[in-house]
Amino acid sequence: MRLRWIFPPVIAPFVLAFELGGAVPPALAQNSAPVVSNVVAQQTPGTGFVTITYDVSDAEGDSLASSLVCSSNNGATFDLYPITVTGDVHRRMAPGTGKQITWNAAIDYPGQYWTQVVAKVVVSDGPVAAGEMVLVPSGNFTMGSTANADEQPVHTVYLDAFYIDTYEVTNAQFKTFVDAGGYTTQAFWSPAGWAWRTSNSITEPTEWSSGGDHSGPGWPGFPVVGVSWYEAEAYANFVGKRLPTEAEWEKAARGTDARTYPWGEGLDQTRANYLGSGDPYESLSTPVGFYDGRLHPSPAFQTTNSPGPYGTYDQAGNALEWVKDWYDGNLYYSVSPSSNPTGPVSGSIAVLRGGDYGLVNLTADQDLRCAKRYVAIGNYANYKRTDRYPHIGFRCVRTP
Ligand SMILES: [Ca+2]
Ligand SMILES: [Ca+2]
Repeated sequence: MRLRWIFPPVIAPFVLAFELGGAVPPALAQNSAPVVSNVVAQQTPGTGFVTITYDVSDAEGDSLASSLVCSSNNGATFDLYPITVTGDVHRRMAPGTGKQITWNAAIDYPGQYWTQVVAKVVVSDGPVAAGEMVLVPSGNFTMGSTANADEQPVHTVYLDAFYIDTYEVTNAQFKTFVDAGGYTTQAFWSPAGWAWRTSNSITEPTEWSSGGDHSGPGWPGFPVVGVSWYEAEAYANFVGKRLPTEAEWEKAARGTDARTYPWGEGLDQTRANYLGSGDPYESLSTPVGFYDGRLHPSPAFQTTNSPGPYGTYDQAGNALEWVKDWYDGNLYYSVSPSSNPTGPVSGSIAVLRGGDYGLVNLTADQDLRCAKRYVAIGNYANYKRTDRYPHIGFRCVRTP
């Protein structure tokens, strides 16, 4: 039974049961799975914040990854995916006691109320935690299209298996990098990135402090934007990941059947965030994972669940996404390796993927197709790795 959850105050009893986290069996025979204990979840009265504390141990002391998933029906199914979370979640960490996750449930599920919520903390000593990333298996896929010259020739590409972030990197996630001194820790930065950062006195994304364009810690569940390619690279290093190649990004978005959009064919406003799509945040980003089939209240907006073939969200629209490769115009696809291409070895133009919330039209060279390669939009000149715009964010990958 679904009741309304009203903020603030919470006027009905909020019963929050919880269970211990299940661990993902490790691949190594001698390894022991981490053990989660003492999970306590509590909603702060009168607010939409839920605090989850837990302990986790690991026999080998491995670096661990955690995620949070919840059930609205006392554990029958786990159907709630907390996105607006901070603390000891969605990142690598050491085993220990007193781990804490803060979930701003009022942002993820505004106006909703359940009496039988079960919170589950899932911790893995594998490469990723459940929900954090999805696996794209090894194998061939069809890359490119005939729509634009630089997407040709359509060709078959083999990729090794990789994990890719389910969502665009959020402000909440990026805050862990800012708070950990990521901007002043040279180890996370490439030489070129560090030189750019220091010479320009870069200490945070462009609108991080002002909160403009859904930037900064005040907008935790929204994609981080206003970051250069170098900042994206440094964040990826911080979390033990890397930026996807163009080929990895495109395969994760469209799978092996050469589909046009992550969900298949046909675009409408219930599936992705673009200009004029009618979402409650029009002309700006939506929270990541917004197009998950939910009815978003206030103002009401019904989405169609629109993951990609492997379970990613927002690869079409929302934030435009940095990828690893340099761009080399019309030439690269005709000479690129058929196995694990990584782009031209050098260049001056960056390439981005997926389109964004502010595209001025959805025809010809501005669209949300999986194969579309963005090197410039409208008045924006060719993108450089040092560019920082409010429509540009990223997601990361990790090699198993
Ligand atoms: Ca929109
Ligand atoms: Ca996107």
